[in-house]
Amino acid sequence: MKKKIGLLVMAYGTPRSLEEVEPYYTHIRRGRKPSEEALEDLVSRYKAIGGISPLARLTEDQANGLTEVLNSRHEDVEFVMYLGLKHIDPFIEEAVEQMKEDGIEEAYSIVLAPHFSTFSVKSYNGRAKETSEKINGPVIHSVESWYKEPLFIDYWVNQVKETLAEVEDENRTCVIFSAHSLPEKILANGDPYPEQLRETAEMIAEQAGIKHYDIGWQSEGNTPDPWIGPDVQDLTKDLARNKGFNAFVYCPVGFVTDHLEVLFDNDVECKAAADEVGAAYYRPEMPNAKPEFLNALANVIESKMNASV
Ligand code: FEC
Repeated sequence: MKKKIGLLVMAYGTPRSLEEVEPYYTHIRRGRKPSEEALEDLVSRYKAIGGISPLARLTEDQANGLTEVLNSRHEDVEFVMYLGLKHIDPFIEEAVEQMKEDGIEEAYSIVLAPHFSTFSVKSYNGRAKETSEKINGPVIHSVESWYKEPLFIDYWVNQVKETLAEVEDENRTCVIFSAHSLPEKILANGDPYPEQLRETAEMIAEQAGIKHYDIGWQSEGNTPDPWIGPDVQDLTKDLARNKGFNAFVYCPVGFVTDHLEVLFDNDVECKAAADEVGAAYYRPEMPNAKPEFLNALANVIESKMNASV
């Protein structure tokens, strides 16, 4: 019989209906219920992208697709996938408990977000590890970041090249690479997140031969503390007004899926900022469950396996 290896795929999670928005938002806010106004605002954003986010379906497609690729590449072991979400069920803890119940002794874990930060990937991996230690569960080898994976970079290089072929004048087009903003306080402890985004942008820009690019931050939360900037919308207006760009190509490389933060924060809000300054808006397709991307993720798991022997 083939040895079974757990594959813990972790992702943010999303409400599956408008009724689930409140408990989901409360979980994001670490147990504090949002005000009526904040809740309504979030519900209106989900409604603006069609009612619910495609994230739940796409995360499952990515996780199942990755498992298929890995199983097709390995004859000696069988990967068994467990989905563990950050803010909605099945939670990360439940996934690890299920692995234990199923007799899995060893697992690899990956977060469906390329860059490491103490606020995001560290917390996913920490929750998985804490649970496995508590229940004397499977040994989990966790991937910390995978933004340099060549096939991931290739994905964006190809997308950007295709998009740039459509623009009117490349000399007046700026590519904006972005990731989810985080509270500025993470910088005080030397968090690698901004540097990893910068490296990603540089690698893609170099390989795609991009003439003009910049880095911005998006989707900042509704809290009183300062968040890492510049915000992508401010950056758009600033670049158009001060540098004369008349087209922007948005590459939210900190995300891997079509979801609220892309379909609303980019396609509605950045589009509005571009419209305001009379610039054209382009946003290449997200990796979702495209085969090129699943192969990239499979390479990442295999590198971790090679490093763990
Ligand atoms: O439903 C969907 O389609 C959207 C899912 C979604 C993704 C996502 C990714 C990241 N977030 C990160 C950090 C924060 C911090 C706060 C925060 C708040 C929200 C809210 C919603 C939300 N996030 Fe999110 N994020 C997604 C959805 N996020 C909804 C609450 C309303 C709002 O502020 O818009 C602030 C929390 C606080 O109050 O302290 C911080 C990071 C990522 C990318 C990495 C990852 O995927 O884990 C970082 C997808």
